[in-house]
Amino acid sequence: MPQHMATDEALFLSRREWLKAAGLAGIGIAAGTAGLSAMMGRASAAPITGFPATPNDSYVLDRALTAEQEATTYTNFYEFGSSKTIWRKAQKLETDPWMVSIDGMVEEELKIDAAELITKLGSQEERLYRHRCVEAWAMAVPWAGVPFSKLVALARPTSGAKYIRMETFYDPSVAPGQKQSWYPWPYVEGITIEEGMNELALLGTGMYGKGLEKQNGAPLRCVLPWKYGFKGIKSIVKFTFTDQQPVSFWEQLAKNEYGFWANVNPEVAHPRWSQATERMLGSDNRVPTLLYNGYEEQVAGLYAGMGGIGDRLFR
Ligand SMILES: Nc1nc2c(c(=O)[nH]1)N[C@H]1C(S)=C(S)[C@@H](COP(=O)(O)O)O[C@H]1N2
Ligand SMILES: [Mo]
Repeated sequence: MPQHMATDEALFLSRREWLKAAGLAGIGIAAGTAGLSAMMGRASAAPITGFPATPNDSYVLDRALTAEQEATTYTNFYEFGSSKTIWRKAQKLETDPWMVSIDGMVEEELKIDAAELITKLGSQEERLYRHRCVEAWAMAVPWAGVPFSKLVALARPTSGAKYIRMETFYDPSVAPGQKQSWYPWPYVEGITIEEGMNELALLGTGMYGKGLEKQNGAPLRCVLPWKYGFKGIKSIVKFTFTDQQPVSFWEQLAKNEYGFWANVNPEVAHPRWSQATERMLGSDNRVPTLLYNGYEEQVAGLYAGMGGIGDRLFR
């Protein structure tokens, strides 16, 4: 390539234009962008790709999929406000590049761009899952992601580690909700390592055949279909392996309402909402809620030693 192209022009031409100008457009994207990033002296910035992901047919639904329009415009993301209609405000979130840390009790501490992390974790798949918010609305969604167990395998937790604490970004200049100082920002959630290794646990990267919308937690979120929705932390920046049970955002606000386990259980009412039935987004009818949100077969074994069904599943 001409000598001058490797210097100044690279700073103001877009990546694609630059690759074209430098005659690199045809060669492997990964090699091309990595080389360019190195020359430009900044973190590699390429969004997570690979959508639509390959369907994994093991996960079938007992109900119709929720319309994409419903699932992407009725969302809970308190960083952008406490109403369900914050999707426009969330567009301010810059999700590429997106640095993620893996730290704590692990053999392999890592600070890595989200797209590179997903590349390392292997191929993404699509799974149809139910989602149940503790407020009693529900949806059925085609998620994309990688099994969460792959992240555990990459991190290689040390023998004393029991839990994974996850944290959302903190930037009040982008997320107006984070200016509300009575909330314990940043949003935190946690699971046991055993839960993270369960086949159902998914590190979500997409929905409806595309990358995640910002309001749904781009670029990376947790998807735990047997637990109440608040466990499904969005826009994750940090995974910390620890021997201490993490205290979540909601648990810190109201311990009696939002427990650590938070497994879906129609028998145990939340102090403010019965959990017996749910409303699918886009419908006015209520349908029965199922134990573990219908995933008893896959996850009941995780809790067999905890005294079975009952209060502890919720708290
Ligand atoms: N960072 C963050 N993650 C979050 C929340 C939030 O407010 N902030 N809300 C939770 C709740 S209560 C639910 S029900 C789900 C909603 O996911 P959805 O908006 O994509 O349907 O996200 C969860 N993850
Ligand atoms: Mo929720």
